[in-house]
Amino acid sequence: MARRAAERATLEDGKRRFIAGALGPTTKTSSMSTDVNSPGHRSITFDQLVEAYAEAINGLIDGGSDMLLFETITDTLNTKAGIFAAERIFAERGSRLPIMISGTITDLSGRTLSGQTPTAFWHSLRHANPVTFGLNCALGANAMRAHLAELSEVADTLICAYPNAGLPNEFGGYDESPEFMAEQIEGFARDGFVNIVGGCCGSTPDHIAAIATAVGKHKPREIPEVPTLMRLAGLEPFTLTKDIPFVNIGERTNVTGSARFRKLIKNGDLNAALDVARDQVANGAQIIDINMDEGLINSKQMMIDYLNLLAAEPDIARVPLMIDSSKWEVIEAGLKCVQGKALVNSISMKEGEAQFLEQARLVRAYGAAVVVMAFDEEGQADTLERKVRICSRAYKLLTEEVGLPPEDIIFDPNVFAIATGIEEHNGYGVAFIEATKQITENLPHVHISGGISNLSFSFRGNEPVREAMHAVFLYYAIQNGMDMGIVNAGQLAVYDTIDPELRDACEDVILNRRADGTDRLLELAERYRGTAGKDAAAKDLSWREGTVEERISYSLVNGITEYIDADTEEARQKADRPLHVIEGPLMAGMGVVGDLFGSGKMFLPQVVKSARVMKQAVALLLPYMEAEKTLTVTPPVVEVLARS
Ligand code: THG
Repeated sequence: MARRAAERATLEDGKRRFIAGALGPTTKTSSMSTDVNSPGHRSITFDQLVEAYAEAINGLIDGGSDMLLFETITDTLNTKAGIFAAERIFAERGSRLPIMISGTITDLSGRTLSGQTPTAFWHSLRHANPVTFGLNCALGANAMRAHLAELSEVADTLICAYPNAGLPNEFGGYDESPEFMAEQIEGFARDGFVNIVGGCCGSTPDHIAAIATAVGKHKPREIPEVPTLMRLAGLEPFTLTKDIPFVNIGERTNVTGSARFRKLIKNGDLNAALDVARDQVANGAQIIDINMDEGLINSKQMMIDYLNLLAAEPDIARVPLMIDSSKWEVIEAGLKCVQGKALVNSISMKEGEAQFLEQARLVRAYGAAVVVMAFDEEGQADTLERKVRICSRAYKLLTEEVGLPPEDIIFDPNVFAIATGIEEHNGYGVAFIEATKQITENLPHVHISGGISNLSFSFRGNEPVREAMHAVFLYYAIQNGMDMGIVNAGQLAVYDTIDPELRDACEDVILNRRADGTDRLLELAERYRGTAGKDAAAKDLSWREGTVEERISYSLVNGITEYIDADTEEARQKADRPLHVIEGPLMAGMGVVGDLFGSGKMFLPQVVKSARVMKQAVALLLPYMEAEKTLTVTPPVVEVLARS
């Protein structure tokens, strides 16, 4: 009908009309539960949505659409299914149509119904390469303004906006006049937020005419150039900028990597298993790796159940997810459950190029980033030369054959256990670090990741030594271009605070500096056996013999809360005023933390711990400062700290 109307109109005035075949949000939601008693419940699956959208898309194309418009989007996962269907149909029909994407933000939190911020929503659908991106429907033009401003900055495509004529009134009608609506939309055009505008519910031909006249005076928005960076999303966006030296990917939600998590999953205690994810995020993990590969678990179903439950936890679901499995069907099942832009862990050329390309194309169709293991038909790469050769070959295939954006590729050059007593293993650390350097220098925009805890498998049970090895390894790998890693975010040692003797011994094995390195580390390791990692640092109490300033600094750097109250109190008694404790030893300690962070010797999870210690110390001082307030004017710094 629209096609016929458009053609008739063209006959009359000679102007061409385009038909955007509209695809609504459907009446279902795939990323939220509709059953209050069961947060993991879903009333529709990704696959069902793909079929439903496919039928509608075929009809719209048969009817003569010039483009496809996914509109009034409330759930990004639904739309991901729609995009998946569209790509399949374009391939089947041998021709494509431009795609338009339009979301709806209906609540004052400024998020989609499924909880994403506008930028996270954009990151999650950018793989569709939409000719326009924007917003429609909702609460009227005014309420849309801030979100359009945000999208117009981040989205490097045309922006399209067509709001309702205000909020529906009690009779279900709309009250905003053509003049009023036109005035507001003119504001969008004047401020350079939009390229295409229109009206949704409640708008009439009079509204559209008024809007057209109003915006006609203004230039269309210019598409911004956005830098080539990896842009992921959970409910919130995550962009890997140069300001982030290293991305911590939480390793604990892995049934093979954590005995505790495995037990919780096996016993079906999924709530406690969610707490494992929550703790990782609270400890500074910016992404969490989820792995359900265990012979006695139905890995695919458990991946689905866990991800569906996790989606209902905003404090976890705010970060992007890394779906980790050696079975492709588990990864694919996981991708069908996440509305954000996730990471696939992993694909490789282990089974040859054909399967690699097929899986990579699916990664793209689901809109994910991907970890590529340095693994080919011959096996896992263990030498520098093989690591670099395999990654270069994969890069060429992914960028040239699949069209994967290079910034969405993460190479994993294989972190293997070192200091195992087997001589061939001695060069593994150096090979990884050197390969990291060459890969990042020669393959533009890619990232390097690895499973850090693999490195120290031969020291299982000896946490202080393992932590020291990880810290030393990261220190060198990051300098050489590693920018992501799967780590235990709650258990990272600070390079500079490792006992120098142990640190040297770790450097010997990691950098393969001497033939007897393993023997020497083994010998030294005996001294640390039985002490429990981070706690060991606290249990070696020699640092307690320092001055109060030194002790406060030590607690801040190492994230130890146990003694901070006593030390802060001691410093308070020594100081003229409680504020001087903040301005003196506490700020000095945080200065050390800042320097270590800046030089790559400390990571976000550790800084989070330092901040906790700082907060505890300030809390102890606050009542004294309050008491002082009655006597003197309190400087603003105290107010600021009090609020933090
Ligand atoms: N590359 C990629 N993905 C990976 C790995 C990799 N995923 C899995 C693994 N390797 C990274 N994750 C872990 C998680 C935990 C441990 C090691 C690697 C680990 N766990 C303790 C152990 O086994 O001693 C478990 C202790 C406990 O039970 O709590 O070391 O390399 N792409």
